[in-house]
Amino acid sequence: MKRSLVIGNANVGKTLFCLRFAAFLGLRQLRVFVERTDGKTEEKLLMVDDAQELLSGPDAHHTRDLQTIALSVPRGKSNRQLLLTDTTGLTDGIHPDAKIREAMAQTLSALTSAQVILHVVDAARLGSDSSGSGKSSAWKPVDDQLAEYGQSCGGYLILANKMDLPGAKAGYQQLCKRFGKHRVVPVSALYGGGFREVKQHVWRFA
Ligand SMILES: Nc1nc2c(ncn2[C@@H]2O[C@H](COP(=O)(O)OP(=O)(O)OP(=O)(O)O)[C@@H](O)[C@H]2O)c(=O)[nH]1
Ligand SMILES: [Mg+2]
Repeated sequence: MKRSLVIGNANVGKTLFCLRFAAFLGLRQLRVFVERTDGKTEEKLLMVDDAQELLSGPDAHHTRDLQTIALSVPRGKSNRQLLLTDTTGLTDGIHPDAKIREAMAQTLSALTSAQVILHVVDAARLGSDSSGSGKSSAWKPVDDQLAEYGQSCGGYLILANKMDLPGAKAGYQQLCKRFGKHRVVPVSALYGGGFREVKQHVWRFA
């Protein structure tokens, strides 16, 4: 099955996006396959709302494993299938916590096996921080590296998230200016805005 990797800085909304997107596709109960950095694996069966409470939160580096949801949606007489993998937030430099360093390394190694890369950016922070200067801690050197790598693969898309918050429009416009409108989709993981466009993109690779 093809893999769609959801990647980006910590706290940008990767986990919430995965869970709400699965719900948008009609899944109510999620089978979440967890791959730990120590090589152990675990499967959790969760309702979407419970998963949101458990797996997503305001603290940075809430996610420290690869968490995959198998998306399976009817298409005529068969099913479209795709793996949606949530990852550990990436940061620049060497993180002081060894466990987070390991988790980031696991995330980076998963990049090579992904057909679709969904690079999530906090557009609200990007637009609010930079106030037109073009510099923001919401777009880090690691984002430049991800964008460079991603653009060499067919399935790369930037998700300008948190579009429901103030400042996000300016952040989205900055991203479009830099990468072109076709590469950037404005979304709200919280409210489901933009999910139709993301669905069209990922199903092309399913
Ligand atoms: N308003 C708003 N809040 C959002 C949105 N997406 C995520 N959030 C909030 O942002 C915080 C971080 O969301 P997560 O989904 O846990 O972010 P993450 O990127 O998985 O974070 P880590 O696992 O820590 O790297 C949570 O408090 C979410 O409720 C959005 O579209 N709009
Ligand atoms: Mg997370």
